[in-house]
Amino acid sequence: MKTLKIAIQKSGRLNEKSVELLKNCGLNFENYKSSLISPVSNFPLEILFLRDDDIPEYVQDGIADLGIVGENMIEETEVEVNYLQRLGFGKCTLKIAIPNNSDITDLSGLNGKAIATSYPAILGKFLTKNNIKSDIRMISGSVEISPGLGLSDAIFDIVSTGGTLKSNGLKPFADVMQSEAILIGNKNIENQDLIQELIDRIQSVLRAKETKYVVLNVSKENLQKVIDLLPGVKSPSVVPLAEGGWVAVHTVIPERDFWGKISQLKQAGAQGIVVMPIEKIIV
Ligand code: PRT
Ligand code: ZN
Repeated sequence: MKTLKIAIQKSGRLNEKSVELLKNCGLNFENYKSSLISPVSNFPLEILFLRDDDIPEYVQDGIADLGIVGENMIEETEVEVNYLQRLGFGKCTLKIAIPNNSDITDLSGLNGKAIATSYPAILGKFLTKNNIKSDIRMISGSVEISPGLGLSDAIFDIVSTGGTLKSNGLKPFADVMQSEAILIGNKNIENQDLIQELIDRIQSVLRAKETKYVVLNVSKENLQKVIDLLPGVKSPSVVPLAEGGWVAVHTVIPERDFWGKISQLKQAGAQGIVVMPIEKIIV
């Protein structure tokens, strides 16, 4: 069987989460900082550790079959690859930002102005779509200092907390693109079964992350009220307790409405609520 290759970031913001995801998929490999390739001992897969800039093209050209990279890099490099799975980490927004004291008030105010960025293709598409002609200045790092140095009137960069903008006297002006890490695949990939197996494993890890396993006790007369509040994977398991008239309910609750749901369950008569993390959900 042909060994698949997956490219992930060697070091940087996506490295740790990419390694963690693959390990949670049950893949055994060494994560030496010095090596470029690491074989997986229990799955026909090799992991290539690369700069994120190189990942989209390596996958497009088939040097790697799969890759984990920010959507922003795929958009910027304009490669032809398959989007296989959004991964829920590395979330950020690409924004145009202007100095706090700028007199630019609306998008058309960017006409004729200089915008510094490391993402000229994404910015260029956005400006064209909005009929704006600006002078795009390509800078490969520390874009946020360019207005202060008099090199540009605005910047276009990745923002997550907004702290970098703030500490450089800049304010967000327009959101252009949301991004998160994504699993991409080569367009002519042959080994479909193996790739599907990997995607299934990734999805089971992602599903588990979004949910908590909950066990609670409730009296039989309140049981239906509690069940009505529970979405569950299918239906909750109900187990009799030694104390007559009481049962334990086992179920799964989505992380996003977790606290709201717990307080509703308490009001409905649930007691002794135990919440546990889930490792994987295989459907
Ligand atoms: O060495 P290599 O080339 O592989 O890495 P890199 O330095 O080019 O990229 P890296 O590790 O910084 O980012 C990898 C990917 O993480 C990006 O392509 C995005 O998809 C994603 N990501 C998520 C981010 C951020 N959040 C982020 N905050 N990438 C960069 N930043 C930077 C941003 O450029 C700015 O300088 O963080 C600063 C802003 O952060 P806040 O929190 O102050 O707003
Ligand atoms: Zn990079």
